[in-house]
Amino acid sequence: MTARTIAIGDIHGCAVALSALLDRLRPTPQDTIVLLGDYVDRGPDSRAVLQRLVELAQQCTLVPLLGNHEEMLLASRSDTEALQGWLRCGGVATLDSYGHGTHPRALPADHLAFLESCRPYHETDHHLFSHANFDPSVPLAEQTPLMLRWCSLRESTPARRHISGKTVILGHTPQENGDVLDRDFFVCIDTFCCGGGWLTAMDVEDKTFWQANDAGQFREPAEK
Ligand SMILES: [Mn+2]
Repeated sequence: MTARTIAIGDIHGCAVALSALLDRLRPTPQDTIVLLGDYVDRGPDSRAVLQRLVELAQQCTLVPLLGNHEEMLLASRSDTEALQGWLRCGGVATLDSYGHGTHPRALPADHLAFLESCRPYHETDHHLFSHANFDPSVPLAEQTPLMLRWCSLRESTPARRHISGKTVILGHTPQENGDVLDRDFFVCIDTFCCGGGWLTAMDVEDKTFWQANDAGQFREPAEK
């Protein structure tokens, strides 16, 4: 099998969907998997998601991006105000998955190390990867944290191709119909798994994708 580059959208605690997709993908050491961020919060089992991702890093080249939810979690370890803000944004579900009353500082060391290893963005020969959004006129390394992690496509939809000429792969803005949003020069693969939609994995070279939900069911992609 040739080396693949596969992007995975917002997991948000949906460990069953993640496990189903990875069983189907069967990643090899030749593969690169780019995780688009938002592994935790909202869904039922963030602990199991992080455990599976720690294991996945041993099975392929794993490139985890930092989502706004990971940013909130990491900040909440040392800042009470940040903790209160994160708890209002779905952090309660994450802490409960470790046992009610767990403090974010008390998460297992390998889970925290994984979260600290997350990158702001990723770039390959033909693709750019950002959690949330991009300014088409600015190199990826100069995008603001707000653009990379917070700005919804509903607030700001890029109107043209990024100056690099590369296609941008995004998550963060849930597509509530469960369908991948393919605008050619950008693709959003947050297909709302934690809200009853699908978790999407996409081979970025040919835009082949796979979808599983948190009941472990698969959906065949619609004809392109
Ligand atoms: Mn997000």
